[in-house]
Amino acid sequence: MAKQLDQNKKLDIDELMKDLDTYHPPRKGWTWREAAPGIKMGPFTYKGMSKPLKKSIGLPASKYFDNIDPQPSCVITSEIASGRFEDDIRRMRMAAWHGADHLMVIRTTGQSHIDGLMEGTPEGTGGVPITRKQLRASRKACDQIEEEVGRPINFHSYVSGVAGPEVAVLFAEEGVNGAHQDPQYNVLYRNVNMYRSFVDAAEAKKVMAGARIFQIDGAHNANATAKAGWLVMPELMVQHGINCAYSVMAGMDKNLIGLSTVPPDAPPAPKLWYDLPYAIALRDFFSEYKMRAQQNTRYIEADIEEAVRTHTIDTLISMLTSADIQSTITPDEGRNVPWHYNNIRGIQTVKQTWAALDGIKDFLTLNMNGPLGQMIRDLKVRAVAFLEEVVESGGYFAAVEKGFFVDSAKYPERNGDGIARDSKGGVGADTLVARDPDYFAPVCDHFGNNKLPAGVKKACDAIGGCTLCKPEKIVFIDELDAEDNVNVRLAATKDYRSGDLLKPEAEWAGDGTVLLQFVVPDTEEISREAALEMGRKLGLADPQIVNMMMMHPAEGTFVELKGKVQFDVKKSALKIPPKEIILPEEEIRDAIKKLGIHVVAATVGEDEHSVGMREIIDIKHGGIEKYGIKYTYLGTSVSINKLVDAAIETGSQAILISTIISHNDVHRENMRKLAELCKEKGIRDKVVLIAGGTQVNRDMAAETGLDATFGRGTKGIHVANAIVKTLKARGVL
Ligand code: Z98
Repeated sequence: MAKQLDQNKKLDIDELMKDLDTYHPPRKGWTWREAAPGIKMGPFTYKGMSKPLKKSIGLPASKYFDNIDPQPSCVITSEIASGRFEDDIRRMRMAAWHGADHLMVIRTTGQSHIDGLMEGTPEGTGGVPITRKQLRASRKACDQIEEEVGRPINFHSYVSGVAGPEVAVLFAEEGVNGAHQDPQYNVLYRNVNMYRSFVDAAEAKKVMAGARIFQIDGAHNANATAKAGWLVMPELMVQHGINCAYSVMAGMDKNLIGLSTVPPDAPPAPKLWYDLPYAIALRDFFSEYKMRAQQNTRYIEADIEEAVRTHTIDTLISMLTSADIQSTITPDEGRNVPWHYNNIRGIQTVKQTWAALDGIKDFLTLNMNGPLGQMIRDLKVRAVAFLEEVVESGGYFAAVEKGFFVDSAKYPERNGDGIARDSKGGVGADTLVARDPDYFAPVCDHFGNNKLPAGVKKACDAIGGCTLCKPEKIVFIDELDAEDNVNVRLAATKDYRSGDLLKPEAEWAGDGTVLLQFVVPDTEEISREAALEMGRKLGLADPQIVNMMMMHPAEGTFVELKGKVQFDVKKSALKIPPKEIILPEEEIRDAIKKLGIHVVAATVGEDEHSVGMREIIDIKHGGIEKYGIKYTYLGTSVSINKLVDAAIETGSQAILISTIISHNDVHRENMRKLAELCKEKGIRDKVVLIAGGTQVNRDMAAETGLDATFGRGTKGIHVANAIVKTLKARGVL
């Protein structure tokens, strides 16, 4: 069993790194969520949710709903990629707490550019090629995190390039649970020789099948690459078909084969008219396979709000068409800035949409008799015709040579701008060697002809077990670079990880990165330079613009600027106010009902401000009235005398004063006067005395003789809580 984590402590990276050379994952293979149809949570019954987590963080509004955190029935992906695994694993923990159970390591330097494994290098899993050490540490962290949240975590990376089969073996050994694998990806986007790519894919897929690694294909890359992503839909279906059929032939289970689908369009296009027929056509053709829905990335640049809006509509399409995995993406991909919090926001978008639209299919039926049915049929006909033409032209390899794929026109039209590859060229051309008839490799999950020697039942018995059967045989190579390695990085950031220093953080401990949002009231050209200069004047190192939006050609430009702060904050120098513990709402209501609490309230002295007090008392603003407290409001500029008399007349249990003006310390004076007058009139122990105002703080109660004092940001619940708590302390309740 994995080590138990303490939720109040950061992951201990040094501890995680101990005994890594002998660590092997306790669990392998992909896991789906446990469906929980009809589950009751708080006041609600849900249709499309799965078993809840042991520990999690709900949507921001969950505090109004008994802190429930319904978990969608689909798996949720979060892409993590800072380039430093010691920080990625902290980010994975955050994502898991918010509801992601598919943690995908996305890289900016493709593994497919590299022709071997990267053992012994300092490279991390995110942003750079994978290594055994990073995979092992990440999987070990996932093993602990999944215990903590109470749901298995699927850890995911890519099996691509000419080292694909070796990478697949590495993944099988290290307990990676999901991987992209599609030979067409290598051919089209990485110019790997087409024969080599397909031979490698058969081997890789067989190994993945043995380790029950879930596979995601690469068809979606066509709509991310094509000039008009929404026109390549017939081709996408053909690409999915080729990979599915090939994967089954290599020995994969259909329920571990996922189609990587992306709703291909984005507003201002009439998205639904393209994306919905496509999603349905795909599910009709590939009903035995799983659907992994990624959000559209083609048209997102850097605007988080735009990304979230498109993601919401994409999730609606997923719900109408039953996606098995909902992947989340943030503008990180566009900006290449992996902000921790955007991962969380992506997960929240899925959770929020899923909860809002739970059971939508019970309300709506898709009308197949209208244009939708026709469009679905049209797409299928075009896809079948495309495949027929591939076959007629001499098969897949011939079709790639002729540039059939990623052509920007809608088939059967062609623009002649497809990606054409030479079947004799590309990376790894002429590297295929036919196996001898007596070829024998003593390893499990090996594709194709493997002639076992007489008497050997299982191939690896010949060597007493291969690394997949006997993990202890795996040779662990630690990082070999003495200067650039995780231990050096950890030592350099120790003060920020476990010491006294704090800095803002976006991806790495102690990176100091902040994102500022503001409007510069000028043209885009001027605003760009002005914003950078403002960043420098604020003392930010390396200021960079990550997003700009014209508000009006002349009136102004919205700018998002990132940069690094140059200072540290010492934790030990901070004055942390004691945490105010608010009683549960029900307890407050019950107590108020029991005593029938009445209060008198007013703004005191020569003070005409009334908004703050009204917000504290009125039901409309969540004031004390909401919890059952009755009040008499005496207005503004009321004398303390009048208030105290009113409290006596009405038999009130509390007096609330608002005092905004603070010159000559008049606010303190009013507070003291209130306490003294109540004493004089002999009612001090019968009334709870509370003051509030913009210049008031919690420490002033003791100093002025009141029971509670409140500053900015106070809500009715805080005041109701203070009244009930004081009465409890006096033994009245
Ligand atoms: C996603 N955000 O799909 P290299 N193989 C396939 C791929 O689609 C990809 C790779 C390999 C996207 C991520 N996909 C983009 C089929 C990439 C990547 O070796 O790093 O190029 O492999 O979630």
